[in-house]
Amino acid sequence: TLIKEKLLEIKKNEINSKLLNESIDITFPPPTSLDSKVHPISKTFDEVIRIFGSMGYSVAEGPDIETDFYNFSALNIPEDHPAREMQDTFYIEDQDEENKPFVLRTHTSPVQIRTMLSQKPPIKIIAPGRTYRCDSDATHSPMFHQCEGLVLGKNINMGHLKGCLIDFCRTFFNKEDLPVRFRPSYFPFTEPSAEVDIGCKKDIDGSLSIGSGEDWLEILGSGMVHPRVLEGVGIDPSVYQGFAFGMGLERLTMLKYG
Ligand code: 2U9
Repeated sequence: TLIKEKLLEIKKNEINSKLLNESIDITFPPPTSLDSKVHPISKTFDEVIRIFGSMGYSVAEGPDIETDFYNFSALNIPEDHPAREMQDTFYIEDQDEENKPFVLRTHTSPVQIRTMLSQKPPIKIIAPGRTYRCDSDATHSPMFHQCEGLVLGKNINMGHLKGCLIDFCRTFFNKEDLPVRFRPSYFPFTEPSAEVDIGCKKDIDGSLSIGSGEDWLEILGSGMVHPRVLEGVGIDPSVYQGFAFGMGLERLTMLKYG
């Protein structure tokens, strides 16, 4: 009993001395505003999700460590494709069920493959997340962020792709009349494919203003999902078609926040 009473007394004294000596001025402003603590890439991440969310897209996620099948084969990227080479891809010594080394995903496309295998069309998703490539110099980082998207349905066509991406660019850069150009391109997983450029002006001093001027700047890639990719996940391409797109969030962030 004596010990208990003594302990209680010590605790009481401790609290009383704290109350006497420590004080918090609750009217004092926080050291910095909360907003200044959000990383610019996180801001872009949230902004991109918000824009596509308002167009009815859901967010899909998948693992950063992928199998060869989900990252390459299912996307119509053959065994001898240069994207699989050691200098482009981080491999992990452990092997999957096909005795192939695991890879750090080089794009978020495996998320769309996983979604198509687990959900029936119609599908309307974006896949934002971290991606990895064995690249490191002034304009490349071994870890970067992408946001890809997939829309799959019975009558989806290139007009839907264009409308969606024009709307996205104009909303993201907050410019209603932003010029947007679709330029034919090639990706193994889409056919036809197009890169998307926005109008800008590049000055001799290196500065860039978005929206007006005679120059173009590539900001994303897109296309109609390749029939071979659909067949690979058991979806009949004569019934369902879709479009897909991909963008690098570091690039969007640098353009928007300088
Ligand atoms: C499936 C089918 C098609 C995703 C696409 C691009 C075009 C693209 C790049 C943008 C900049 C990658 O970060 S970046 O280097 N991406 O140009 N991505 S179409 O197409 C898919 C994805 C999944 C099943």
